[in-house]
Amino acid sequence: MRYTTLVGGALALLSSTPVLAQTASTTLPTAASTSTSQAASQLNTLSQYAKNVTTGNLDNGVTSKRGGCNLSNLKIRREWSTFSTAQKEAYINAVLCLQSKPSRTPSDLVSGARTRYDDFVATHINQTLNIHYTGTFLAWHRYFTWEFEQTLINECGYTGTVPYWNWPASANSLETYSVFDGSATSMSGNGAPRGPNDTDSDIELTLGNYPIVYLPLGTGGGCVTSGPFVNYTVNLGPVALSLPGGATGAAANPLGYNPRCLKRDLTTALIQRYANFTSVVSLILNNNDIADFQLAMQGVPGSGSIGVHGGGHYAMGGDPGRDVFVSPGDPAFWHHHGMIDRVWWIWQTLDLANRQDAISGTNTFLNNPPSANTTLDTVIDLGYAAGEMIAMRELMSTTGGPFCYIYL
Ligand SMILES: [Cu+2]
Repeated sequence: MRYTTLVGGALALLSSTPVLAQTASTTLPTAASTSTSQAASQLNTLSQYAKNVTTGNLDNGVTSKRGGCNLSNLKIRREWSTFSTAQKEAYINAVLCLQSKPSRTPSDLVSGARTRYDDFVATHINQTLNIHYTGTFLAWHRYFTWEFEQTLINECGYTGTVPYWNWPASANSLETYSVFDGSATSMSGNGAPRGPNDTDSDIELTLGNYPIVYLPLGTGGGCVTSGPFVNYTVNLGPVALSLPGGATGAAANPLGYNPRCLKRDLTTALIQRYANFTSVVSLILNNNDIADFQLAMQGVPGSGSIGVHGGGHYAMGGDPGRDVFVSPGDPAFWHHHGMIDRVWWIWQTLDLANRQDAISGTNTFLNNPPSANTTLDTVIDLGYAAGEMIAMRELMSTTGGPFCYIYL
């Protein structure tokens, strides 16, 4: 068993080896296996390696102590299915708490924001064209997810971490997977099934002049019918909601008050197609520079792929799951972006010297309109959601700047 060796390796790392040189004796995979079980094992190996390297560096003081991160205050973000019932309830209650507190966003800026939760959605809407297919994409969402976690802690008494959704682990059936099974310890489940008069034509994604990407519909489509978020209202948007049959939904005033139910259309086929174990391991192993890695993750335009990032979002389906601008309005957004951040962390850790601070791209969506290159000095500002303005350089390490966490 490979893991036995790994655990031994982890202990050895914790006790001695300076790890920036990454001399761990672990045999790392070099190509993604097409076998699901082997690719699953490869992903575990890679994640363990990232953990060993990160904790080893902390133990040896290689990592900057500026933020005060060390092995004793290091937080460990875990997969949702490993949360106990009490831990799941605590997280869900904290999110519900945020959805019950008043918004801080001034109404002349976003008139429809009603809750503290909406503040996060509003910030994402306002910045969407500067944080996707840009140089800021990964770091911005790392900071956004971390500030969301901080807000749960500081304003709602939460004591845990944000979870993540290991997409491939749900590839058999989203409907029975713990994040979406509709139970009291899920993020609510599927939407009500479509009726006989509803169109069942594909979703059509358009991007510039590239060929349309067609996505199948899932098994729901309507309002979620059970679970903790059955009475939650999505207040903002839609801005650019992909609808079955190729239409796009948009409110006359997307920043206005437009309360509606949370809709889902769980589409397991999209996890199978874009975020299976082999796709995740390939993403990590086949992309040596940040430009390729972040593009593959979001879907190379014209390739027909929407990447693991698009795969997770569109697999939730519904509204706001299929709206790039409003997607944090689905409370499972944070599970998804936890995993995005985990994959980036693993990828970075495989070659810290070249990848820790690697940035590529500009500050506008596919550089349209043309804008300045993103650099370590580029400042991120989450507006009224939370946090201070912060330079990209502070966001590149999960144990540097304000951060102090790893993933298991
Ligand atoms: Cu986003």
